[in-house]
Amino acid sequence: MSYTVGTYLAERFAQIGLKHHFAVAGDYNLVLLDQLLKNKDCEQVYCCNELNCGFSAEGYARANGAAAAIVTFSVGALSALNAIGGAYAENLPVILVSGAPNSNDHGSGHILHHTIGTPDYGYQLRIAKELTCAAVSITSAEDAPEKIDHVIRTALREKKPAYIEIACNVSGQPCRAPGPISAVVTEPASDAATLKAAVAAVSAFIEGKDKPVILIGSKLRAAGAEAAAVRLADALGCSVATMGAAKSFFPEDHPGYIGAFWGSASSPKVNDIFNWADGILALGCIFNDYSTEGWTAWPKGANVVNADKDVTKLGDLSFNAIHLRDLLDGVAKHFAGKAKKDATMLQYKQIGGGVAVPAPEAPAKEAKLTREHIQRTLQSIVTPDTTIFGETGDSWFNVSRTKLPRGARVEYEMQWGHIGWSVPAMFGYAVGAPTRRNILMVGDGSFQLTAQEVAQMTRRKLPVIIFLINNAGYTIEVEIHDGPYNNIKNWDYAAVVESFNAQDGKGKGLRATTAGELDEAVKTALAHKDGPVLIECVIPRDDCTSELISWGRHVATANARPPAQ
Ligand code: TPU
Ligand code: MG
Repeated sequence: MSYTVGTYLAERFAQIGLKHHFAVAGDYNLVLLDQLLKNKDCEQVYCCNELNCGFSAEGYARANGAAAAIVTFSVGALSALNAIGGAYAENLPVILVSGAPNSNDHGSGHILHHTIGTPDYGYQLRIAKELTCAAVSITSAEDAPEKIDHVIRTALREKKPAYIEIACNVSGQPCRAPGPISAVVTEPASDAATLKAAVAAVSAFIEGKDKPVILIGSKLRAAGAEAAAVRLADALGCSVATMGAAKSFFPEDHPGYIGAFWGSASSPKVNDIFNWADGILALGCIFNDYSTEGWTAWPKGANVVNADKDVTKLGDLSFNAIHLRDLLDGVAKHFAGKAKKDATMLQYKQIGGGVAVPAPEAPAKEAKLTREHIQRTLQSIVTPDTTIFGETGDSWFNVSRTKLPRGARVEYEMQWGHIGWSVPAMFGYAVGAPTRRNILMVGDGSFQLTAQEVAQMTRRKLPVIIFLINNAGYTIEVEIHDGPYNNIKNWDYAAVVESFNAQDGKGKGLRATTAGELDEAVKTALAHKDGPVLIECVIPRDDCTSELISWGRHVATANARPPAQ
């Protein structure tokens, strides 16, 4: 046999379009890593730790559609599983592969290193089952092909993470050859009868409304329905808003786009239009406490169609086994050539929506740096090929305010909300999409969790621009609930990044305390092509967006609800 379990896995990775996989070495996965290295179509990329490795893969999946992370047993995998929980929450197919104890040790009563010290090594698989859509343990080459194919197929279909553990003595064992990849990647079509019924029901719903609107949610990409949503918006001519987490999932230069719907953090006039509308088509939306601003902005009831990746609900009807994109195309076809359902768009214009508010004048060069000037600067460098990662904190709202030209993308992790996610995720994304203008906006508190992954951007010479907002603490937490725990130890962030250079790195760390210093730093960053540039932007602790203040108050109120009687 010319394949091994490891080279079989590598070939499947390459066949599903992974040009890279992320790894941290450990003795349970070394032979597996050797096997993966044999495949020249899927490069091995290293991370500083397994949490970051998981998040790097998560970010890569955002750029590339899927990803893989390879770690060692328990000490590695349990850290990576946090990021896998994140991939589940964020609907990203990340395959976590863990090296595992020798197959002869399973059931032997032996105590092994890197375990909790009992002879049952099954706990990691049991944990992984809770956090993935498919999880398998491979202890023999005999059934490795079907187990590997099952895991990858399920992850790609469900857009969820999956898990494979491979006994360390099995990854190099001879294995049968992979069959055609279509067996793994072909999705079943929508059920025709259900699709027809769903299209009819949703079309009738819209026919019955005078003032419908479309709300775009963050699962639209996982559903593969972004282009279909544009076609539906074109057919209806109504207003379209994006939820907080779904920024850039609908083109902002589309004539129907009115901005973000996010309670008091909504774009101007959007709440007015949503209050006025008589029907909401919610496409791939996640309504949680954050996105509904503490349950105060939660569209629900008879006037809402909830159309998700493969389930659509309206009134007392529920349809499943249909792809959202097929539903949207069916409804768009129904309305093609009919009178536009554009009342919400006319009203939006009537009440002054879309009228550009003149930007405040740029400050003098020597003026102390403000959040507002950071915002202006970010806006000035966003191009159609830009991707911005917005970390948890006021970065969410700063990025949310940024106007995007067609093609520009924003990546958020609002369902999982792990501070520090953005640094490794931006690294993984930049590995997958190195020619885009990759910009990261991250707070000082978040950066301290995962800062070391900037070293991997330096190692791979990725020209990521990092705006590090040093506001001396956890301002988002200050706005939700303040206390001494929201103060953090200050770092010399610019020096931290320079220290990663050691002998050969080309990363740059700059510090801006005035408007002029930020302008200069950004010029340097744009010209720097062989490594990341971190610009430490020093602003006062309370210099935050008004959205953060009002959103924080609503979330705090929801958190503080007393137990029900
Ligand atoms: O803009 P700003 O100052 O709010 O951002 P920064 O400095 O990054 O602070 C973020 C503060 C924060 C915390 C501590 N936001 N959420 N949390 C709670 C939290 C704790 N641990 C993890 C892993 N994730 C969290 N979201
Ligand atoms: Mg901060």
